[in-house]
Amino acid sequence: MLRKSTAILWLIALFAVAQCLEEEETHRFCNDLSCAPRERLLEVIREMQEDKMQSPYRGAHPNAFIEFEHTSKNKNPLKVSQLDDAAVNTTCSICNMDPPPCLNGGTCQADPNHPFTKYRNTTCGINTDCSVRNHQIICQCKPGYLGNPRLGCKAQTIRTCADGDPHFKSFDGLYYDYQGTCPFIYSEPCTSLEAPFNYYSVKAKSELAGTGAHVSYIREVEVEFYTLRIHVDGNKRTVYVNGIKTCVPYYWPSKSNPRISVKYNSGTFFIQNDQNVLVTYDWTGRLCLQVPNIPQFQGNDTLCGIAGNINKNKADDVKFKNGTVLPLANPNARQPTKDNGIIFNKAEDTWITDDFLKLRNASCINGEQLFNNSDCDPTKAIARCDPIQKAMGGSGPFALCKDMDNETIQEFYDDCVFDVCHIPTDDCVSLQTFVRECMWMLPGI
Ligand SMILES: [Ca+2]
Repeated sequence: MLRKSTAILWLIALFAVAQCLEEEETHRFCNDLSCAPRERLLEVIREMQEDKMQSPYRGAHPNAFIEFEHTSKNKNPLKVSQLDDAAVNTTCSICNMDPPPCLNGGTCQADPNHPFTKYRNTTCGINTDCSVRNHQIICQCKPGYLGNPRLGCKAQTIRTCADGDPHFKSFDGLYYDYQGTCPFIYSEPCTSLEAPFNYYSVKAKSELAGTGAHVSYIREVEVEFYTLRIHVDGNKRTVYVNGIKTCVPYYWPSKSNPRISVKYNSGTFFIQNDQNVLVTYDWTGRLCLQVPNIPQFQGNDTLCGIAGNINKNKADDVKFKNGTVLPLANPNARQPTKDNGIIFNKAEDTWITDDFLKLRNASCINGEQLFNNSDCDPTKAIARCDPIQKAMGGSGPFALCKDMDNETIQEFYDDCVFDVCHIPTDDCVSLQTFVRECMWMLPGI
């Protein structure tokens, strides 16, 4: 019997804790808003009206009936006259009645137990903007976030990356290689973005892997947010803001309220604006761009550049700058294929730009010139990249990365084989790139 009672108590306690946790999880981050749910407000008004209707002194001057006590469900006794006075004074809509009473001309004190004067600091979910209109609290997801604003909103993002020498994956999932060493537009709005989103631009420049090499690595990245151009030199791990060498972390316009932040951690630069557009770039040459995956960024002609648009169609991700789509015989195949190498590079070369900070020798070779269709013997490369493939089966040194999806692991394996085949000494870079992605996708391992 004792055990049964104890169990029931535990169940009750757990239920109570669960309710508290739910309440805590549900209500956050809306500070200093003196607003209560509409239902509670109506309940209070109804109680007040009922009490007044029941008063035998209804209709007389309120000051004459100071002793009549409010007998509603409210814990504190309220005097009808005081309620009347409170109603007259709009700055004192609900007052603390237990003591001191609230009298017109006196002091109106907020009652922490009363819904109309209690400052609830826990009303909207995380990542929301809170406001009050007509005594009702309004919760809205911040730009770039979706969800139930009462419960909390989550960032809806999509990412495109380039790594190795360089292997690209478009927003929509097209795999391709582009080796040109001239500065190119990686991604930017074709014209502008719908409000409230501002223009952004991400450009990059690769350098040859070595003298006579036919492959390259991304060595410089230039990001434009608002009026700033943040240029990262991957060779020297330095940052320039509007052409001036700058220390990081860097915040604009201020650290306390940044609209742009530039940070560096463990070999990776993080360049982010306040609209959830994030650029990461690390010393191995891996460049990623993450943007909100919401209608303002989606559409056939919304985003331009080598990273493609966002329309769930990988077949239209290779475009000439004039808007002409390069038809792809097999969009699931890695581009360029053996049949379209020249025209593919011609299309990507149209995104070359001169609008890029010139730090070193500005001479460059475009993708068409560098196009390399040479065959290499992949036998040794396959052996060196085997640890990545083993991760799919949960074995080998990267077994913990098994929970990455198989498509992603296969992508890194293919990249590794390609890279090591062309540059046999590149195996370490390929494996490190894979580990970084694994840590990104599976934080905490
Ligand atoms: Ca597309």
